[in-house]
Amino acid sequence: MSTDGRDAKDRQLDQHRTDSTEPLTTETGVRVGNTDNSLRAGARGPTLLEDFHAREKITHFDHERIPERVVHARGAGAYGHFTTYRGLADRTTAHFLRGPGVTTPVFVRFSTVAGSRGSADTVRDVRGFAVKFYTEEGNYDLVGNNMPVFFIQDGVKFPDFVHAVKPEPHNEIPQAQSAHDTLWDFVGLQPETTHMMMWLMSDRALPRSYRMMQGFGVHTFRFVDAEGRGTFVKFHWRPLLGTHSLVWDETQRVQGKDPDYNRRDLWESIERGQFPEWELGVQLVEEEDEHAFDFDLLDATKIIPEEQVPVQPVGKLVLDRNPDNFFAETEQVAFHTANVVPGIDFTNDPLLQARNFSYLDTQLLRLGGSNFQQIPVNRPVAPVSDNQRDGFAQHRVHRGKTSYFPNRVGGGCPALAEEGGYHHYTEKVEGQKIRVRSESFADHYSQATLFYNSLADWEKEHLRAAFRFELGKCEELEVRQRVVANLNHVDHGLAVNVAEGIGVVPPSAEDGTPNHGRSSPALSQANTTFGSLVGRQVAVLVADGVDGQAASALKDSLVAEGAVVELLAARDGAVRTEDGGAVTVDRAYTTVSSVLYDAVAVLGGTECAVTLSGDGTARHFLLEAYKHHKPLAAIGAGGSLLTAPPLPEGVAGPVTDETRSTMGVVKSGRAGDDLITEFARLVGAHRFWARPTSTIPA
Ligand code: HDE
Repeated sequence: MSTDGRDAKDRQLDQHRTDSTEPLTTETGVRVGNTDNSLRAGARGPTLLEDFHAREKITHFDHERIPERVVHARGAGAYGHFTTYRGLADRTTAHFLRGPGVTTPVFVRFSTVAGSRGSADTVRDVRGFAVKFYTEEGNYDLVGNNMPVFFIQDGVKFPDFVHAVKPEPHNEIPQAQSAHDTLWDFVGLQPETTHMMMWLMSDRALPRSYRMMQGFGVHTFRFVDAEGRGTFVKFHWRPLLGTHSLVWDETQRVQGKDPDYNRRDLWESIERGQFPEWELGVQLVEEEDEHAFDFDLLDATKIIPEEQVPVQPVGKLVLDRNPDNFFAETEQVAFHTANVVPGIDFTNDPLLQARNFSYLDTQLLRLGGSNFQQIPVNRPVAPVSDNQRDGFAQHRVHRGKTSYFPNRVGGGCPALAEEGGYHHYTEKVEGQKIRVRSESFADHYSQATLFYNSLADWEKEHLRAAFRFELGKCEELEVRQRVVANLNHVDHGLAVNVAEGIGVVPPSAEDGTPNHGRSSPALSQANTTFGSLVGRQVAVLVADGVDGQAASALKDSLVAEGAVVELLAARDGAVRTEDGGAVTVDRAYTTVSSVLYDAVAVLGGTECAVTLSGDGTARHFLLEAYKHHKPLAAIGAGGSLLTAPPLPEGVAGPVTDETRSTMGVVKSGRAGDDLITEFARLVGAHRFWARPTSTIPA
């Protein structure tokens, strides 16, 4: 960081930033005084070819689009920095991990996988979590996902998998959905997908926010120390706000109400100064323990349970700056698993090996040639001095005669690095040239069972419902049946439950594998971090005659804890308070929806409550929030909205300590400190799964 608080990457980008402050010009800098009419022969005559401005303008426009990413096409990104808490110099020579307090600029791009660039954010999908560290030794890319395992074990299967999950080729239906025949056909026939499908059917696939999502490097990588000794390493990103998800019904509605839901949340949090934060953790395994596990460390369909190898915190990632231009930065950022720095190396994971080929290859097509590393967002802050020359859109003006090594004519420049050069880990490798999968990759079910066993009851219920939904969308019964047969090796009860929901024959226990009963508590979202209100969106429903003091007290208190509180009424402007004043309305509730908020409060004032009770939109708002297990508060006469059917008795009755924590509803005659503290606690608890919702028609 420099004294102005700006990092090296931010300052480097200054050379490329442009503001349109000068008068309009052509691409060649010739001033343009008229851009509305083409040059023509007579006011009603044909357009002339010599109109270079019109030709340039239209031609450039015609060429504005580039191929979208073949996977992870939809994404959102931000800049920030990573600061180490502790040094890892005993394990790796990587400078950015060498000691405590080392700060490195980063760019991070989050993404969905299957949908195209214009698809919605809240689809059931894996999320990409790609981090580019602009280290002083060159760029290091940690290109991970929000789930710790992957669908396949060998990269050669990736085109098959992606063809199966993408929209079906004959009619390009469905967009950004996994619930269709071709994906599940592949899944049923390829049991190695089972563990990852459990994650995909869990709430992990429905993140509330990128700020509330874990990240994983997935593969086992390798640290290399100054003596050349290796240590296996798995990378974890832990969000400081906890890992929280939406509910499935809600995600589907958000797709229509705000397709940019996750992207907007990231952008707005940064603009508000509520910078998203994650902790980087590592699981370290000594080289000699390579075979100490009942799975293969090289198999990307496996985790190392945290209870077996603890995750050690290393440093903190903070995203604090939005890009200036989506295309220039977020679209053109080019990640590559082989962008490593000295001290970080690969393993023989066959998925990783294929990725090391694919990412460079794909950028060549997507970004139009070999000079994409010169695009501002991709440029390292470390000096670049190479013998690469020419190519489309070469931006460097290389001076001198030589571009080869060794040379004398150019003074021997660039010379070989005497220190700091990248050394590949020295590993003894020998074997027959064979096209086989290692036997040690053969167990596809134990960890799927481990994951299932680790979930809380409500998480299991969501997962079963997801399997029923997805398979229920498959037209071919044979596809459904085959997946159920695989699930029978995960957990017999799960397989039977899913079979019963989708009209196929429940498998017999003898055809399956008995559940081993082991679990890993770290895998459950029930055990994540709770309590923060930072960036939580709270809707407060108001109408004329509202208790103005309650409105201000509630808003001020929750905002002080970091929540974003909006007063919503039937129309924009202001509403009259019961004592004759006025409070400003933030939005008309007709322009939003309860699915865009984390919690809802209804205010009293008798007139206000009567008006809201008679308004179908307001009542639906509340019922829907109830249905989605969100914290609710009612103050004064507003309580009448919570006592009306179809809400069940438990909500309507007095709130006891017990119902309060299980139902997530708080009701009080006035907006006193108790109510506000209690509501804040509920908002920090995220959702209330014990609440019965099946009878609510919302
Ligand atoms: Fe990717 N992946 N991937 N992937 N992946 C791409 O690269 C690929 C895999 C991941 O925000 C592509 O620049 C293969 C695992 C992220 O720009 C492409 C295989 C993990 C992103 C590609 C995998 C990922 C990508 C498409 C199997 C998690 C978005 C555009 C061997 C650890 C990066 C691009 C961004 C993007 C190939 C498997 C994560 C085609 C061949 C496992 C986060 O190169």
